[in-house]
Amino acid sequence: RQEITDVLHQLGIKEVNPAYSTGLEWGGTEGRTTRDILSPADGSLIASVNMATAEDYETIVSTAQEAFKVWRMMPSPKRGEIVRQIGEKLREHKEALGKLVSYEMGKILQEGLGEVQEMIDICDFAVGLSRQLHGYTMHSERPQHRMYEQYHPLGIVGVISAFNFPVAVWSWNAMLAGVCGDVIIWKPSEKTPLTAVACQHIIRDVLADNDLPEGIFNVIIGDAEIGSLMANDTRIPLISATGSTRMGKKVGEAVGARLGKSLLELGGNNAIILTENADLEMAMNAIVFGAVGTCGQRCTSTRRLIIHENVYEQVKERLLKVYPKLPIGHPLDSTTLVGPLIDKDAVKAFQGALKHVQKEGGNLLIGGDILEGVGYETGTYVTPAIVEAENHFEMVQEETFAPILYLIKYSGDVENAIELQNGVKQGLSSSIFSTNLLETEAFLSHWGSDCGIANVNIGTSGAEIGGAFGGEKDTGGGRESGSDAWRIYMRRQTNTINYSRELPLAQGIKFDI
Ligand code: UN1
Repeated sequence: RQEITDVLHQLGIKEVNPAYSTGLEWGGTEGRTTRDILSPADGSLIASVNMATAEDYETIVSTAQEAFKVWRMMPSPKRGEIVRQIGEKLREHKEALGKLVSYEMGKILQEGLGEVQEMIDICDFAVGLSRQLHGYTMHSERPQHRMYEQYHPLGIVGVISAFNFPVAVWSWNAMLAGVCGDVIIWKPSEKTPLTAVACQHIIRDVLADNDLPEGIFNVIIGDAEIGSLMANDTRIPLISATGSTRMGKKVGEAVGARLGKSLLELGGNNAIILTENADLEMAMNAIVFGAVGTCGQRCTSTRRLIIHENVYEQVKERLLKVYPKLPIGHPLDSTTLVGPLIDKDAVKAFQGALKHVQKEGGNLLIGGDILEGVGYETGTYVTPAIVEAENHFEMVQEETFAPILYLIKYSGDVENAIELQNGVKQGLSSSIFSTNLLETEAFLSHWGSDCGIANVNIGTSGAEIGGAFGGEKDTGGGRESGSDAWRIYMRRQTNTINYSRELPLAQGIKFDI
């Protein structure tokens, strides 16, 4: 507990935390409803937060609008310099922030630190990007004309993030949008607001040291109502939302109705295909981490294992040897691999899904229990489950945000496995283990995996920040983080310049006046 108290102190977390910040100033310190944040690890009250009101929201939006006028005038590499300094601060606070992520969310410390590392990496990426926000030039059909395109900042970008990556997803959006010249309003998950408050404390000095105005990086602690205000607000040209497909559809509809832009990062139902040519030794690590890491609460978690019948029994046996030995416990204990689920509702959903799938004919091989006794008093620690199932089962078609791995048998060619892999509504991450080139290339081809992420001989989770991250179908189609994902944070403009003394019209049109 002393360790946690030190971390909270270092990160500026108070007993009751303000409802919002516009960068330097904090607001909403009293008279609001409060929310207690309990750690899923040991049930202790970490701290409380004030919940922002609609009035607070208005304050933030108008401050952000003013800030945009200043921020967009700063050359992009200068904005990159601010982001570079933010990256440095994150390096300084990596240990503390990683611990708080772990304690507030329940992921193990290594993953908490890994999440902060992703933030540092995206800062570095964004710094380089700040000199590379380029468009094409093209040849005009008219003489002495030049055509090119530019990317201009959009304005306010709204970021609605989820509890499972409470800080990294904000940074992917905010650091890129920031160098693009946008200002950001971040609404973190109401389950994990303290890490967001901590981030705001961490970046505050950078904003102050550089004499930046209020309103560039804003955070608002609120519930779905604040999210809905954001989605419906025409002053926010882009909403980036991470969470369930149900939430994403609501946000997407509201933003779409006003013809705004949305970047949606929603549910996954990720599969690993194991062909008979798989290196099973390698595959085992990927499967186990993919299925039980983060207690099955990554959008990239491995939920389905599609196994060739010739290796099915062997794989099942191996898994059944590993699962009873999984170290389940306090996420800050260095020997733990599996921490708790986020809360009791998640535990209910986990057990409900297992009950449902068994009714459909699924065969629960192991797991599904709530752990009790010393260290497990919260009722949020569960034993990861393995279920033999069929791909078309209702429960297999759903994303249950918990450690359930469905074993699905296939026979014949890899095409059959690909069909099963694609036979769900979601399309985020996918993977194949095979040392046969014909199989792996089929999986990567246009008739192969239909997901935004398709991996060979690595698992479904743990994507690097350098690639564009996101998926198709019910996953929402958004791409964030690396590659050219930055483009969505800018508006594109095509410019044609005439440097002749004639005015030829396009398409050969001629007229006299
Ligand atoms: C998420 O679960 O919302 O690929 C993001 C991964 C991480 C990001 C997951 N880099 O597992």
